[in-house]
Amino acid sequence: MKNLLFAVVLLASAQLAFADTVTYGWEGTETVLALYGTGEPPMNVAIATDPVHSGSQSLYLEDNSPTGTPAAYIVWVLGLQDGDEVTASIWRYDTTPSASPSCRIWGHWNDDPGDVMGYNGSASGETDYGPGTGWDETGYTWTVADGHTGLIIEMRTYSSAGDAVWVDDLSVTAPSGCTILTPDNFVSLQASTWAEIKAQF
Ligand SMILES: [Ca+2]
Repeated sequence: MKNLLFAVVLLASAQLAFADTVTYGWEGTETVLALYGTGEPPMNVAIATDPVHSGSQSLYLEDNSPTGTPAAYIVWVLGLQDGDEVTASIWRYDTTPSASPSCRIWGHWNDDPGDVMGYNGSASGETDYGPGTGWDETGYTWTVADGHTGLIIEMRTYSSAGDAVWVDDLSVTAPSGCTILTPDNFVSLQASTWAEIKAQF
């Protein structure tokens, strides 16, 4: 019994040792890493004060693309290797059940640490649009394969131009040693030179 308990404690500490969790609640001034879509800009994004899930601010995402599905890049995980798992959860807000606007958490591979718009293929994501009855928590776990080293996690909006949704309280867990770039530390990194960025990965 004592050995079993020891094994359980060891297992729990091993899991803690090999994964890091970063949270982001849009309580500062930074919104997203980048935007993708057909509009100019693809989305209108802003720090919002109503509604919020926790704290005093959230992220406002307004579709501004005439066609297609625009995406707001909200986190970039770098330093991944095959078999690694990345889990993200986020709270989203819309009040239109079974109708647009809606949003989903999605991912794509970007293995080039020098270019936030780099694209190495879809990584898929959550297919559920949510109940549309206010705040609900959504999430997804990606398993790294095919030699990818970078994963960008995005919020996609499904709506007409002018429709808006809100998100808050992002949580990302990745293996220790990976770099998890949220909007605030991504902006800090952008001030670095290409050589300095390359040196980090
Ligand atoms: Ca918040």
